[in-house]
Amino acid sequence: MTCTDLSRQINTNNNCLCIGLDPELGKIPKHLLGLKDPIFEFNKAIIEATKNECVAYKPNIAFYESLGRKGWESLEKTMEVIPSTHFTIADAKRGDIGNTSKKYAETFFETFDFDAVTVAPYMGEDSVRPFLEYSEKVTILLGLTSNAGSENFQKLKLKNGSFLFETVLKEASKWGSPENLMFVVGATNAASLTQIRAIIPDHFLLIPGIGAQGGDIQEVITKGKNSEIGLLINVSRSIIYASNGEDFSLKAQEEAKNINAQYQSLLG
Ligand code: NUP
Repeated sequence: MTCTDLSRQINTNNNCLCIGLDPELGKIPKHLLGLKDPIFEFNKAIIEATKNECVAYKPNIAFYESLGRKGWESLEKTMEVIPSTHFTIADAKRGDIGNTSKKYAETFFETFDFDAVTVAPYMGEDSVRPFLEYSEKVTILLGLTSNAGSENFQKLKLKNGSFLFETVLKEASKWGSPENLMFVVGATNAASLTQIRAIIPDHFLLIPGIGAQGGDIQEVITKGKNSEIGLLINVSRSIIYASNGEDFSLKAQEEAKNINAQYQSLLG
């Protein structure tokens, strides 16, 4: 699925929600822990309950690889139960010298068949190129992240007067097209979305940081949307952990509906 397909899904369904599948054994409902693969069962129930409330799912790879072989198996099985109508993102934040990046790209685009993978831009164009070589896939570069540490380097002022992240967006946007390249912008940095849209008016933005991190959905939408919407808003913990009881999937569905209602009322 490319950005055009994703855009069609967003506009047809009037919904730009991406649900983050970041399961932790210590946080999922206790009644699942006796099952053979609790992480998979948790994800499966969340996906079944929320598939009509979102257009994408984003497993963060840390929550799977930290469990070793079993985690990779849970991820593989999770991919099998995500409907083909939904955009899938491996949040892996990879990037390395060319031949190594090629293997990362193979991992997420071929072995796992994700539609998109998050990539760190720090090592430069040749480290990103192997991901962009997949014409039917999408590379999502970190632009301005949601964490406090985004101040450390991303907001360094360069001699030309711009912030480092602005130069990253400007230069990196030339490496691909709005069809195969997206950028991450944290909702907690929504105040910067107007200047970001001035640099990259047409690229899709993946926006994490709503919910548990306190980002403001209204500011994200008013400052971040373009004529095609161009936004994929990710919410992980505040949906998947809306309850840790037997009603967890129902509560997750309610929370997703609640975010969609806000999105729809903001779009008018
Ligand atoms: O800047 C970023 N901030 C961020 O939170 C880039 C990310 N990829 N993420 C990821 O989005 C984070 O690792 C987690 O998987 C998700 C946000 O989760 P939550 O705060 O909604 O629970």
